[in-house]
Amino acid sequence: QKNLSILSPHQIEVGKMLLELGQVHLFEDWPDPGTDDDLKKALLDQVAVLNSSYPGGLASYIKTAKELLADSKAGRNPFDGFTPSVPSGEVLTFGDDSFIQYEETGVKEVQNAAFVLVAGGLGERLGYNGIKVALPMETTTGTCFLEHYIESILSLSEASCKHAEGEVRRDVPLVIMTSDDTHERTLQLLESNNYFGMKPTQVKLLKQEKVACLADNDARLALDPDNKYRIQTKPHGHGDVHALLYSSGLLNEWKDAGLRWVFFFQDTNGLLFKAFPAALGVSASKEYHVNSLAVPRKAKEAIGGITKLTHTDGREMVINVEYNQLDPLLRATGHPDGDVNCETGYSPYPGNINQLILELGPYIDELSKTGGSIKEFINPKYKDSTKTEFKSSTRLECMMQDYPKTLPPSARVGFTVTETWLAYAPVKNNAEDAAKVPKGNPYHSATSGEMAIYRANSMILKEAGVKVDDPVTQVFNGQEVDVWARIVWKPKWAVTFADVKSKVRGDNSVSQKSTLVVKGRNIFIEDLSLDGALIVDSVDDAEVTVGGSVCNNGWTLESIDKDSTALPEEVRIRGFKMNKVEQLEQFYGEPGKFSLKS
Ligand code: UGB
Repeated sequence: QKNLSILSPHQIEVGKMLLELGQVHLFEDWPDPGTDDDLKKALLDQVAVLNSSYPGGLASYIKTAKELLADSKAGRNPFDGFTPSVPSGEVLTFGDDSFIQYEETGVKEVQNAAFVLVAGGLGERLGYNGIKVALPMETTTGTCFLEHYIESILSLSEASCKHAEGEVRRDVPLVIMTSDDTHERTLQLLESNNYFGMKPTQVKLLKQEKVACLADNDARLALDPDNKYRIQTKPHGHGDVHALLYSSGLLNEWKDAGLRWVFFFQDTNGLLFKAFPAALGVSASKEYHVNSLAVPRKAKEAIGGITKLTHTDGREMVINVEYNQLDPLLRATGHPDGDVNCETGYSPYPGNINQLILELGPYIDELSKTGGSIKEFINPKYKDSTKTEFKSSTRLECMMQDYPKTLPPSARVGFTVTETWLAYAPVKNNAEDAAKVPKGNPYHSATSGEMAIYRANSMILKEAGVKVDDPVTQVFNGQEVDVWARIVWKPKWAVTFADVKSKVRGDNSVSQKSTLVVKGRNIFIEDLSLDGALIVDSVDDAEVTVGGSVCNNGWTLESIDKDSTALPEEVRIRGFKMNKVEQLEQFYGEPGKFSLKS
C-alpha cells in the first residue's frame, strides 16, 4: 500500500493483477518509498512484459501451472488411458527408385516452401560459449551451420525453379526463431556475412521470450536469487515457434503468396538437407498435413520416439513421445523392460529428429483455433518424496513436435524414416558427456557431427559409383569414430542425389587419407584417382572437368587435448585439428571450359 505513490497507473494495475493471482509474496519484503523505487518499478514492468508475451497472459500461465503441478504431485501420467504401439510410416532407402522419385517430387515443391529454423536454445548440454549456428559444421572448409543451411535453401530453391520453367522465381522465406540468449549474435552473424547470399528481406528473426519461473506447488512466481526485484525466467521451449509465427502474420502472407509448405528444423544438424527433398516429396505425394522426419532410434538415445497412442475411448494419434517419457510409458503398459532395442538392434519406435513439414493451409486453420499455443508440460525436481518443495524453480515448457496433439482425427499425420547416416548428426553433447555415451549409441558431439558429414558424402559418392576407401577407426576426445575421406561440397555443386549423379562420370576413386573439396557449380569429376588433398573452385559460368591422378601428402587429422587452451574452443571440442600439409588447389575465375587432368 505504502508504495502505491511511486507507481504509475499501469504499474498499479499490474500489481493488482499479481495480488489477484496469489502473488503477494513478491511485495512482502518491499522497503518504504524512497528506497529501491526504480527497482520496484522495474519489477512491475518486467511482469507486464511476461504478461503480454504469453498467450492468455500470466493468469492463464499460472492456472495451467497449478493444474500441471497438481498432476505431477499426484503422479498422474500424461498418457493415462493410452497404449503405445509401433506406428507405420514411409521408410525410404537412399538411392533406390522410390527415393529418387520422391526427391524429384520434393525438389519441385521447394519453391512453395517456407523454412523455419528454431535457434533460441543456448545449448547447455554442449557447453559452447558461442551460438550454435555459428559453429563450423566441419573444419575442412570451416563452413558454419547457418551458412550451410542458407546455401542449401538457396540451391534447392534454384533447382526447384528450374523444374518449374516459365514460372516466376520466388525468394523462399527463412524465419529464424531466436531468444535473448541468441538474438544479437545471430543477427550479427548474418549481417557480417551478407546473409550468406540470401536477400536480407528473405530472412526474418522472431525472438521468443522467456517465461516466469515457479517456486512451489501453488505456482508462486520465483524471484531471482540475486535480485528480489526480478522474477526469475527460463526458456519456454521450441514449441513457442507456432505462436510466434501465428502472431507475426507471416503465415497468411505466405498463403497469399501461394506457398504450400512450412519446414521446421533445428540448429546443429549438418545432414538435414540431404533427406529433406525426398521427405517433402513424401508430404506432397501423400498429402500429409504433418510429416515428421525420423531415423532408426537406439533405445535410450536422447531423441523422442514416434509412437502410435490408442486411448481406451478410441482416440488415436501418431505423436512424438519424448525420450524421458518413453521408458516409463512402456513400463506402465505391459513392457517391463521399458525402452529397449528389439531384434534389429534398434528401438522399434522411430527416432524423432524434429524436422517437421507442415502443410500451410491446414496449419493456418488449426492455429486460427489455438492461437499457436501448444500443450505444455512441467518437470519439477522435488527435494524429497513428499513432493512439497522443489530443488530449484521450475517453469512450463512446450515442444514444437507436440503441435499434432490438438489436431482432429481427420488430420493426415505421417512420418518419413531415412537412414541415420543420411539425415541426422546433431551437435548437442560436450566432449566429457559424449565420451560416457554407452558403446554403440551415437555421441551427438562436435567430433561425431563432423565425422558424419564425411561419412555421408563418402556414402553418397559411393552410391554414385565412386570407389571410396573404407574408413579407419580413431579416438578423439575419448570417442571412437569412423574416419572417412574428408569429402565436402558446396550446395551449389550438388543439393540432391540427382545433382551428384549428374556431376560424377567414369571411373573415380578416393583413398581414405584424401580430402576433396568441390566448391564451384559446374565442376565434373571424371576418371579421377585421388590420394591426397584436392580443392577445386570456379566461377559459375566456368565448366571444369576434374580427372587424372592427384597424389600428394594431403591434410591430416592430428589428435589434440580438449583442454589445451592454446586452441580455439570450436577446435578443442572436436579433439583433433586439421594439418594442411600439401594440396592441389585450383580456382577457375573466368568463364569457359577447362580441364584439370594431371
Ligand atoms: N530451441 C529453441 O529455439 N528454443 C528453446 O527454448 C529451446 C530450444 P535441443 P531437445 O532431434 O535432436 C529435441 O535442446 O529439446 C531450439 C526434441 O525435443 O537441442 O532436447 C534449439 O536451439 C527431441 O524429440 O533438443 O530435443 C534447437 O535448435 C529430439 O528430436 C532445438 O530447439 C531432439 O531434439 C532443439 O533443442 C533431436
